[in-house]
Amino acid sequence: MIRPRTEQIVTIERFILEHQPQEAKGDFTNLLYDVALAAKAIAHKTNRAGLLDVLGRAGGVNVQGEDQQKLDVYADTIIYRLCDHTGRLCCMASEEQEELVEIPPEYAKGNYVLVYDPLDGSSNIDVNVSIGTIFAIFRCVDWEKRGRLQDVLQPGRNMVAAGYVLYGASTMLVYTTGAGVHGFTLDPELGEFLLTNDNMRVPEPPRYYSVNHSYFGRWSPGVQQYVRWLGGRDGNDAPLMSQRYIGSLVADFHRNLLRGGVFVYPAETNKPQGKLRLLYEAAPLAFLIEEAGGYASDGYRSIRDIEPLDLHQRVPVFIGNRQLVEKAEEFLAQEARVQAEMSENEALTEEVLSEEAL
Ligand code: P6P
Repeated sequence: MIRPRTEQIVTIERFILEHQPQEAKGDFTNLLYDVALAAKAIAHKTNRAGLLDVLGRAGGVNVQGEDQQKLDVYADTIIYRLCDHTGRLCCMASEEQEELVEIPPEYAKGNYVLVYDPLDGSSNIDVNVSIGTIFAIFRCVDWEKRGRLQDVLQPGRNMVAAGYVLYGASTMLVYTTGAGVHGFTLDPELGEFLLTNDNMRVPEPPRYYSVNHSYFGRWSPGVQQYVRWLGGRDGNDAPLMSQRYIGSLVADFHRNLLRGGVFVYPAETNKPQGKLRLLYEAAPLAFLIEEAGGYASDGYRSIRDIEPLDLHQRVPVFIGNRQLVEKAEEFLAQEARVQAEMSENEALTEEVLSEEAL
């Protein structure tokens, strides 16, 4: 009897090699290896954070205006130093770098683009909550002119790979190349990522909804009604779910991928585009969730269809089981209709008043 793949011992290297597209010339495969190696290096530091005095502030402030934690700096540096000279990339983009990350002129430029958030949720480092790396890979837009901002500002639909690393009770690397979602767990003794979750699918019925309820007063009426619906208020038709939110995107996303659920970080009055980044946070996770049978929206359209205009562009995020995300779109469409009717009525009222004044 052939054993299930997860009962065989399959390293990520072998899995990548077995699943590489026929036309792959090795660069793409080796680039995935590079990301797996960076994950091992970051895991090594992260898992010992409390012992290596890497906690606390690095003193710097990143482009987001957030205090840079030492592990942030380490993770960003590791990925750059692992990838800048391989000849596989034409450029990179990092949450920690304000501008496009160019390949040094002394090195060859390759066909691929790597975008990444080296350590998301880093504010959780000091309280030992799981944190993560998020990444995605594009092909360059124009080989002759490769290495430009245009190569990075591509919609998620163009991604050839996306994934995340979760540094938690164990270290997991979960990725897709458009042929399903596959999860690998790091065996620290072997130093290998071993296949543990083959062809992950977001399960039904969903069990969790994840949102920071303390911002309720900042949301539009449509979002407030949606979140009330998620909570099963007024005996509605929402699935029976628990509210679970730990403030670390990769950890919340991973739990919902395994158990079913929706993660919501909507627009707010003081954050009209929400908080999360399109290019290297929302779009890679949108690729993954779609490959796992789910959906990701900004409330009106697929996050994968949004053309980035800026490296660090933010986007409202509703991501998880398809019917839960589409329900958010229903509430926001209804809100738009009501707002349009109100504007129309106000315009009519002003017209009548101005005529009466004549
Ligand atoms: P809030 C962490 O800072 C992060 O970028 C994500 O990992 C997380 O989902 C979100 O912010 C939490 O934000 O405003 O709820 O603390």
